[in-house]
Amino acid sequence: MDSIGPVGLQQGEGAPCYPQESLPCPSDSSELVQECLRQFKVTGAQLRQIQASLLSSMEQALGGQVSPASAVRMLPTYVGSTPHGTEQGDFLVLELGATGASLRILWVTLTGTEGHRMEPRSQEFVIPQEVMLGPGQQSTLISWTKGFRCSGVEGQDVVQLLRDAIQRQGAYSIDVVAVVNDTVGTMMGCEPGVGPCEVGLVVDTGTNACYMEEARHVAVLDEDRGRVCVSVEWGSFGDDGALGPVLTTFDCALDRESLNPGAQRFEKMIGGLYLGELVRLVLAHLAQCGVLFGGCTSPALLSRGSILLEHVAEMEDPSAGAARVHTILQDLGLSPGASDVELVQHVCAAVCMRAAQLCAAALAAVLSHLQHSREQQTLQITVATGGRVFERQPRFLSILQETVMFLAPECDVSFIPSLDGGGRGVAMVTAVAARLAAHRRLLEETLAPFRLNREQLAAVQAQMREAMTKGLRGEASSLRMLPTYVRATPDGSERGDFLALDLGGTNFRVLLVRVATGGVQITNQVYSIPECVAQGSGQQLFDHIVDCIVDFQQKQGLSGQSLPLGFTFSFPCRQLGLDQGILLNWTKGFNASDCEGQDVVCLLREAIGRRKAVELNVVAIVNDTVGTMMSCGYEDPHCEVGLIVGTGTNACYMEELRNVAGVAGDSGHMCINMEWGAFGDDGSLGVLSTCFDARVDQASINPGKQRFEKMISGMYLGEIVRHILLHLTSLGVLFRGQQTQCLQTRDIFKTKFLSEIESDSLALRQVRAILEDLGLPLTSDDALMVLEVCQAVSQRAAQLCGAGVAAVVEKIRENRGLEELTVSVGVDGTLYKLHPHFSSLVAATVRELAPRCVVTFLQSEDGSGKGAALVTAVACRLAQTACV
Ligand code: 0WK
Ligand code: BGC
Repeated sequence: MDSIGPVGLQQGEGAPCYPQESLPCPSDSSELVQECLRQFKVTGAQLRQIQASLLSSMEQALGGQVSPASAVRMLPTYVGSTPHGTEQGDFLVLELGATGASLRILWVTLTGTEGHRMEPRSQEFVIPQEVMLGPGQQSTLISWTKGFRCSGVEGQDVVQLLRDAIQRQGAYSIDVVAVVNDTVGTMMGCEPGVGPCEVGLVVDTGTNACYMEEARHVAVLDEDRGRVCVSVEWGSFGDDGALGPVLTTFDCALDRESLNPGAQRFEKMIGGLYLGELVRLVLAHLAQCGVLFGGCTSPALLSRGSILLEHVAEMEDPSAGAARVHTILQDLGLSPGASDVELVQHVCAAVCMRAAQLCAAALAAVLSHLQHSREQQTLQITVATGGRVFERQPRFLSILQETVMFLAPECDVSFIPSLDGGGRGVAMVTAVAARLAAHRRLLEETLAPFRLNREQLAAVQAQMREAMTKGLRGEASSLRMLPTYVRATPDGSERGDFLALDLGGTNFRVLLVRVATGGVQITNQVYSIPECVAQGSGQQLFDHIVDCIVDFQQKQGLSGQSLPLGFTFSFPCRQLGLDQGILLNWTKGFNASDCEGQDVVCLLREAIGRRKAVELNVVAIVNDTVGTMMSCGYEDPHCEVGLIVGTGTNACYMEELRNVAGVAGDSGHMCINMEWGAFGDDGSLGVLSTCFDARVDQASINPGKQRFEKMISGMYLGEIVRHILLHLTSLGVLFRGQQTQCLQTRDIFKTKFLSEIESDSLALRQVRAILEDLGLPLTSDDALMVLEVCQAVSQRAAQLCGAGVAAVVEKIRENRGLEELTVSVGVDGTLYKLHPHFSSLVAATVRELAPRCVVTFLQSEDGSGKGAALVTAVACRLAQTACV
């Protein structure tokens, strides 16, 4: 690397720290000059070392490591979002400490219209020295820098001090909304639209940078999502000695004379308050060694602070010309010769070049950290710059850019000057804070109806319980409580080969189930049911089913065999027997004609009949809840409840036969298919139903039906979320209020997105990726809000499902007059199985609402097809014992 970079990066050792009065004057004058200038040369390797050392200090501080204390503080600023471009309003901004001993007050009007900006009105007030050094009087000031030394402020909440001062004045009511570091104001002052401006860099009196960090990386915040702006406070970098190798004797002299020796070492090599002083110390040294100004000095040259940044900027700027340099030196009481002027310009250039290179090394550390923490091959980012060093030293930025390109080649960085020193940026922080607060309020208002409390859930449980009792009695109820003629769960003695069909979920499956001593073996094949078939004629649908069976038999070498068949038919059927089921109504997007009111076993047999040379013995029709209960019951005899939370939702359980009206017998049990998807179709869920639920229901093919299902199951949750996102977009809360075609598209927001977006392992950027794939133009805030919407909708679904299960297990417990019931629930369904939190939320709700029931949820491995085969096997076993 040593050979590259027009910015003159050379290999070599940093100078030792000599006390002022003992700086040696070597005999060879040119060597002396070279020695002085060489001290300011920083090699590529040294810059990389500084970049690496700052990077590790940053990560130490972010991780909350306190000892050894990191040299940089990495202070979270609680700014969690960058401007939208929709921010508007009038804001008062106070700017203290950005440009030395002055206070600037600005009146900033944000129009909220991209590209339309109003010039802030501002006024600057000089702060008298006695005030800067006199008594001072949420954001706690850690330490003064840059010449300020007011007492009674460090360690105090400066916002409170300001509020107290406003109070003391008694004339104004000013609401202090935000205290902002100038780097944050600079970053936020970036015009929206120039690309993600997520770094603010200030080189003014002092120097510092801020950037948008992943909140989960900031230990003190204990946040796992979103971003937060972190003020690096890199001015104190090197206070632990890390800058030793590049410190010059002049840096040490400057530090020794400063108000805060040993502190802010990095700032003292870069900040505008110090560059002039560094130049003065070098010039004074060279003069005292007789190689400058003929060995003459002047009181001004020997006075601290006599050479200002502006002087250095002019003297360093080749376009300013020797005459201007001459004048400046004369104003300092010196009589420079032509060679002096040139040498002085070299000294200025060396001091400024080093400052720009060091600043670049620090910025490269921030950029590399961002690139790694966002796991991006190439980081594309905009850096907002602010401060007089940028304004006054045009070469500073170009040296900075070139050095950043050398140290962080994988970062594509564009630099944008902040238009008005952060004033507008500070107003923007306040406006963004106000926008976020307003959006948060609107989001909470929108999601509040989805946040169900214990009372509401207990009410659902009680209503469901009442509906169960009425349904069992055959009274009017939204719960049909359909007898299934399954009276027993498997006892393990079943044997044989069975065919099973599984229709009604995401996939249609044909299965061969071999029940043998060693257990159950399953071979299955998934077939699709095209929408045109699901919503075509009944004959077409059942012919399609038989086609699949024949295809399966051929593939499994079963052609011509008439195996007993169990049919999992996951729709509400009034069963008249194990092999008779009258379809009451379609659900879940099915709507084949000429089926409702028909015995679907007959429809299947007729289709078999239409297909020559196919013989099938349809023994049982079961609901998928029953199949799931039986399938899990084969492993766990406590399993007496079946639960499906997939495309649709439903539950069944073993009820006391004496409680089942319309079925003969008072002893023993019968499995009841509750068809709880229809719970609330009588309006009993009205209080919980939101306008978004109503929109989903109205747009469905069965409006007014399956209301409970439409608040819980996979076919509908994505749509509920989409309608909420549309609503929040119309309020301007999301996507900058831009309604996109894709969000208007029905079913474009799949329920599986909820499971993906809510998975803990997904960082926010992956959430963004899912949404960006949908064509949604979003920010991190948007992604966070979409996540909250998904969480609210899935949480309500899980809690309602839990309230339903609590009603069922409590019914069984009371049926049996038990103090405590131990029972297992067999569960299946994509939503329950794939959503990261659904199952635990259901279990938690059941524990809350049915504390006297010990409920184990068993996820069914083989689906309800196995269950259908087992029901068939039990039926065959019972039939055989009946014949004997
Ligand atoms: C798998 C079962 C099937 C049931 C389905 C429900 O084998 O009977 O209908 O789960 O889940 P979904 O596929 O609708 O997510
Ligand atoms: C049907 C039920 C089925 C459930 C789960 C509902 O739409 O009505 O019969 O059990 O979906 O698949």
